[in-house]
Amino acid sequence: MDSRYEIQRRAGGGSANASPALGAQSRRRKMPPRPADYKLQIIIIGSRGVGKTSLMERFTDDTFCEACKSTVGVDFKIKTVELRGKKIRLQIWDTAGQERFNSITSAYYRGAKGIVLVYDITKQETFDDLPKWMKMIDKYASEEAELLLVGNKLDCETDRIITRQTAERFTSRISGLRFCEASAKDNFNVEECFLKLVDDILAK
Ligand SMILES: Nc1nc2c(ncn2[C@@H]2O[C@H](COP(=O)(O)OP(=O)(O)OP(=O)(O)O)[C@@H](O)[C@H]2O)c(=O)[nH]1
Ligand SMILES: [Mg+2]
Repeated sequence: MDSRYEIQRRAGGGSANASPALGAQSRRRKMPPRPADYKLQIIIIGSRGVGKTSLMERFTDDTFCEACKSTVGVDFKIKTVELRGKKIRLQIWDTAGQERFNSITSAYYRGAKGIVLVYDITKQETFDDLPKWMKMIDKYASEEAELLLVGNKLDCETDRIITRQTAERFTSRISGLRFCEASAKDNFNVEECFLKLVDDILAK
């Protein structure tokens, strides 16, 4: 039986007798969610173990996993955000950092409106790998894509190897590349970094 009819009956008879307040409540419950104004794809790339999955899961689910499994191929999560009065459905692609998956992950660059390139502030080699990732972007991504460089693991300040100044110098040499530091573990600056990227995409 129709559930609205059930409610009206319990409220005292046919629709003419139903409580107006209850009727409105029941109609509200039936309203479908407002559809998204935009759908955007964002891809997260960077070397193995820098925290790509951790950043995605912190942003989408507000969780952190100390001993996560290394990503195999690609994975994705959905998150809906509101910015500039618009509802935006984000599809976030999390890629494996291991080079052997590059042929699979490179297929996901093309559709991305935003690219998050991650390194680990405590691991020199993950920073030294950045030119290699930039080449991947040049080769496979759309020229229109917004780029964001994220120095992750900011909670490990005592083990820091890559200074903020070094990363800023790198960033300044690449046109359109933005930079921020974050900690997926401590939930520091993660949401801000992602939202800034989305805002830059919308501003285009
Ligand atoms: N201290 C600290 N550890 C982190 C942070 N983010 C991730 N980690 C840890 O770093 C390790 C690797 O994290 P992942 O998120 O799996 O790294 P990934 O970049 O997805 O790695 P691949 O999938 O292999 O490419 C895990 O043990 C995480 O718990 C952080 O902000 N701070
Ligand atoms: Mg991963």
